[in-house]
Amino acid sequence: MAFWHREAPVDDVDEGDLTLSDGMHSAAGPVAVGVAMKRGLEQMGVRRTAGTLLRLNQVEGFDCQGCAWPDPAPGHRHAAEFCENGAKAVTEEATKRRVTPEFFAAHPVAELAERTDYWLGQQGRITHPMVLREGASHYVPISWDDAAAMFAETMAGLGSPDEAIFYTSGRVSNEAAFAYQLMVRSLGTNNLPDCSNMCHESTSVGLAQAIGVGKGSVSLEDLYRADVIVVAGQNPGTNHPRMLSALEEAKKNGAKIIAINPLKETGLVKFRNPQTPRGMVGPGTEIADLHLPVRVNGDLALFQAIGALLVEWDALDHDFLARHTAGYEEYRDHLGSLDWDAVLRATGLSREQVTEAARMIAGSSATIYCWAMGVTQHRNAVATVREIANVAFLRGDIGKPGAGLCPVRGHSNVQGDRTMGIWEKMPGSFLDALDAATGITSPREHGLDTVDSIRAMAEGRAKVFLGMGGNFVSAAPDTAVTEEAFRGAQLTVHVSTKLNRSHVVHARQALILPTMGRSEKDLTGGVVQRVTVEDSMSAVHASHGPLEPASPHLRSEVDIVCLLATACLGEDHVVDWPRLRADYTEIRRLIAQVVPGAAAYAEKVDAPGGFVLPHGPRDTRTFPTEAGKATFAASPIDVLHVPEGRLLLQTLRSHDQFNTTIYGLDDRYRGIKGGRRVVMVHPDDAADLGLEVGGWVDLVSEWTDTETGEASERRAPWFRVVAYDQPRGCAAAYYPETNPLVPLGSTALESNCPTSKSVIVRLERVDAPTGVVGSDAGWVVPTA
Ligand SMILES: Nc1nc2c(c(=O)[nH]1)N[C@H]1C(S)=C(S)[C@@H](COP(=O)(O)OP(=O)(O)OC[C@H]3O[C@@H](n4cnc5c(=O)[nH]c(N)nc54)[C@H](O)[C@@H]3O)O[C@H]1N2
Ligand SMILES: Nc1nc2c(c(=O)[nH]1)N[C@H]1C(S)=C(S)[C@@H](COP(=O)(O)OP(=O)(O)OC[C@H]3O[C@@H](n4cnc5c(=O)[nH]c(N)nc54)[C@H](O)[C@@H]3O)O[C@H]1N2
Ligand code: SF4
Ligand SMILES: [Mo]
Repeated sequence: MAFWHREAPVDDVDEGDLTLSDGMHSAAGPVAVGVAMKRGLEQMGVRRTAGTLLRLNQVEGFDCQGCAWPDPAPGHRHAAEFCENGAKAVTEEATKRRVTPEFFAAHPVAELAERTDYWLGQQGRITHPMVLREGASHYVPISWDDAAAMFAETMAGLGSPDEAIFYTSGRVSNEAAFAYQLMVRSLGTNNLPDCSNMCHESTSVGLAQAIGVGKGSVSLEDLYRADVIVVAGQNPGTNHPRMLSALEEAKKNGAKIIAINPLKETGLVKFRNPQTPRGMVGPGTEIADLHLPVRVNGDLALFQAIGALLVEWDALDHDFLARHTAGYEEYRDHLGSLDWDAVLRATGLSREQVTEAARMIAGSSATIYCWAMGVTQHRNAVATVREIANVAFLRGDIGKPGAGLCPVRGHSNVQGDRTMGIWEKMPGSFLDALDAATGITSPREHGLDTVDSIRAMAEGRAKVFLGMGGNFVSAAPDTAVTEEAFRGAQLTVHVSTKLNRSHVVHARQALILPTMGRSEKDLTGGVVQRVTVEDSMSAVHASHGPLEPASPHLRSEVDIVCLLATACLGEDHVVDWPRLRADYTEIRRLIAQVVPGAAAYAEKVDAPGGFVLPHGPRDTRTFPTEAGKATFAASPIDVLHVPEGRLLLQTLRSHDQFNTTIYGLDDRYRGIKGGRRVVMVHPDDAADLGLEVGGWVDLVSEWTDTETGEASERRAPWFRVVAYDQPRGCAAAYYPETNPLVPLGSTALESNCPTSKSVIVRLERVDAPTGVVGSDAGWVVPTA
């Protein structure tokens, strides 16, 4: 079986203007400030740029739409408390460009489907609710009431509410998320997949098993006080840039940093803090004290080997082990049979490198373990998260100052959305509280996650898809399968700020419901509303947008949920939707009654800097696991077998995108500019495979379904080979261009997270696409 289309979207094949340079030797600094200002001025103008950026991440301002990195305590914030990529996220939303009904009249949807997400996103903010009726060639305007009625009618025609899918992307505010899950459960389904299913799901599952809470256990203060900080499978210079300021501060206080990453990411090497004079003019700070260029998917073996060395050296916190842990003996016995050959094969590291990392951890009084997608998007990701927790337990590195587990979340409110009940498997205790507070009867059967939702749509078991934000078609794995699933559905509805591929790859009928962004003033119900968000360190605070909405026709996410809920559930539904809409404080009162640890929520969120949700392991070393203790896991080391002549491909982010939103074509720190269809390969692998650096290849993924034994291939055409230093046998290319290669059935055990960071591929040489000129001209190949 083979899935592939030969055609790439018309503007997706780079026209030969790709340029390569050596990359940057330090992250941030004056160039970053310049880039941020230039993009802002181009799209927002002078006044708007100044008026928005200076309110970003301030106590009385709004929360950055970028990543989930926390803000420093009030009083410790800079006047410019944002990074280059935060500024780009704001610009993308506050742009003056508009997608109007005239735009849709000028572009048939079939033409828009030929465009990339980059082009679609650059067209600007959507101004009106739009509908694509069955058989129509163009989206046309529709009133809000008619759109809601159309949705309600379609829902009423379903055989069961479980035939509808309600997706959420992690930018949605707590108030909107709470109201949304309340509507979905009132309708009678738990089909609440979210972007987290493709992101930190392995973290949530692994940490729930290990410590009883699926969230990280550290604060910014802890980072400043840590002795050693491990950063595994994460590229903070690009994806969490202000984390570098925290790492710099930690280093000033004496911390040592271990970076575990197949790539030598610039932000992990050197950082120039634009908020300090030294960063603007000086040499910057060296960040990583030790860089372990681990092979892709080698982390489980690495952390297990580190654990074995700590046990061998008796570098253990015996008191913590005795009082607070379960399963230590079994784990220790399992380590007794550790196969070092397997470790070295899996990690691609030397025994000395592993030992040096273990020595640094053994000598540290408090260690923090940070990780992100390089850990979570593999088949063995849950086991890897547990292996990281094992090492932390050996040293008692949880629930003490300067130590802990620190999964670094992606979307700015992805953690908050989960706290609010956006999860297909919300525990019975939450649903009981929800029912008691609101009078609804929540369904108890678990719903579908992202991957299973695609299956359900593909098989006709689900017919309606509602996306509360996000860009499902581009973000999900196995693009051809996902697009087919969308096209077979009855209705796709998107609550969105900007145009994206999920609007133009559509069901028989489609709706676009345009919403305000976080930078905009929300006057729903005639009062100034605010919303709340939770960051990666469980801090919850309010956010107030300063700008006029992009169009007078926009509605807030809460408003849209209440409109749809009323249309579907009727005026006399047990939940007073108009009241929730009129003042979001009413939603916060419900949150206080339903969400654990959120008592007096409505009052506490307004304290400067907000408040921090409770976390047993962090606060009191209480571990609400089955055993009531921090629980070790003994996992086999599974080395992913890559056949001869194949490479292990990871799909990652460039410096100039936010997930499927492409800001530009400049992956500055990696020195790749002007194109995204590139595959980074070790120069010796390129030579061994007979590939020319700069030459064109198709990426072909090879996968055998472990359940059915069926082998299949997927193809992403026309990538150019770029020489890039990394462990032999590994490769890297950008997401979402590579999503067609990730098989739907290839997911992490237990968490069902797509294995976007371990795709076995072969590279097939192909001719340059026609129309491309001088593809080799002016190439500077970086020295590896
Ligand atoms: N500017 C910007 N900010 C973002 C985003 C964005 O797209 N743009 N996205 C947001 C979201 S939703 C998320 S989830 C986060 C993502 O943040 P990251 O997890 O930093 O994102 P990725 O680019 O996927 O990078 C993964 C890193 O893991 C490394 N890696 C890959 N495979 C392995 C492996 O097997 N082992 C190890 N140790 N490392 C590996 C890669 O080399 C890369 O440095 O960022 C958030 N912030
Ligand atoms: N191959 C591969 N696939 C991956 C990943 C990978 O590393 N590799 N990473 C995965 C990860 S970590 C994640 S989180 C997912 C991301 O998946 P998603 O969250 O679904 O994707 P985004 O690109 O973040 O969504 C962008 C869209 O959100 C809408 N939007 C922006 N702001 C707002 C707002 O304020 N409100 C509303 N309602 N809509 C808004 C805009 O229309 C925009 O086009 O992708 C996953 N897919
Ligand atoms: S680090 Fe993340 S939250 Fe902070 S300004 Fe940058 S993108 Fe925004
Ligand atoms: Mo994410």
